[in-house]
Amino acid sequence: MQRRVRLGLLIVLGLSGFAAVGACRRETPAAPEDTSATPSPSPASRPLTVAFVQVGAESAWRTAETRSIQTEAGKRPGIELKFFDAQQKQENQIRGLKSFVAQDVDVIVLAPVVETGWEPALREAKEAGIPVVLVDRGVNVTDESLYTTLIASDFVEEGRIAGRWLAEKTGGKCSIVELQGTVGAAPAIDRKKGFEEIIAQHPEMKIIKSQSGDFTRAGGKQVMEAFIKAEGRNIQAVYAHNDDMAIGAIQALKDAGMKPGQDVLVISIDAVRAAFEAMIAGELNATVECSPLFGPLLFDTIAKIVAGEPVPKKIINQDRLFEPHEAAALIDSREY
Ligand code: GYE
Repeated sequence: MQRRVRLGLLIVLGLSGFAAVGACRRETPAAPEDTSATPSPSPASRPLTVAFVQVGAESAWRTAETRSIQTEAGKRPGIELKFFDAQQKQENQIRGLKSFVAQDVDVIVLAPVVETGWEPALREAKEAGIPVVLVDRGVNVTDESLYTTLIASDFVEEGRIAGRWLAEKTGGKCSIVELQGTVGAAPAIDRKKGFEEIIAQHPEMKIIKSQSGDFTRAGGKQVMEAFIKAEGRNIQAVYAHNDDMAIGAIQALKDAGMKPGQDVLVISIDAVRAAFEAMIAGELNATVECSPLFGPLLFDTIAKIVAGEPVPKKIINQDRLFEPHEAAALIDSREY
């Protein structure tokens, strides 16, 4: 709560911007004798400390997200970015979050690996008066005041876009295998939900196998090998919750003597560079964009929060689908 008061005071004083907020974040003023002995940095030169608790580096998408946030932090004077890589484990993320609360950072940015189990840690941040900005994945909490805002894509809609595309391509008849993202992660839950919503309208579209490949290439390949063993040529399409798993699955199909992109349709989500390469090679049939380029919007949002301006509870990125016929023309303009 103390921080609220500090930020409030800042607004009253008409001061905004990172450096000024940084100046107000230290609670205990130096004793007069200390001031003369060791001159403290001028208020305006103190940085605003932003701590980013990242999921890990499981996919090309995620490394692009990390790069976007780090690059943008480097461009903004007065920002000090602290980075924590949780190696895809919620327990690590919780540890990282708590340690940033203990360090009294100014803002915490969290990309939550899974949706549930966040209340106690988020409450600690709230009680310390530290705003939490969720990026890319949402949380499932009863008390929404535990975070300030969520910046993300609409994953249910991404699933619907993939489902509509496949329904159209197959005339509503298809045996599908699904490679799910990390169990319990918002994009895995919602991309499944949106896709299923569409195929439910087509009685001859069926998911014959569905399992998590944990959003990784290796996971996608391994799970796809098991699907091929069990279903072989019954598989007519692969729906992967991200491009990395689709690329792993493409490898598994090729190893089994099948032609991805021809014998088996492959559709995935993210639109990373490797997906464009796979479309150009004729092995991936479509990818739904999910932008990881959060940096600029994230720091604009943080600037508003520390200036005491209102921000929406949800900021949703707009996504679209890409197909092979446009891949060659677009690949060089892709930023991730
Ligand atoms: O699609 C996937 C990544 O949370 C939206 O996580 C993100 C997803 C992204 O590992 O590639």
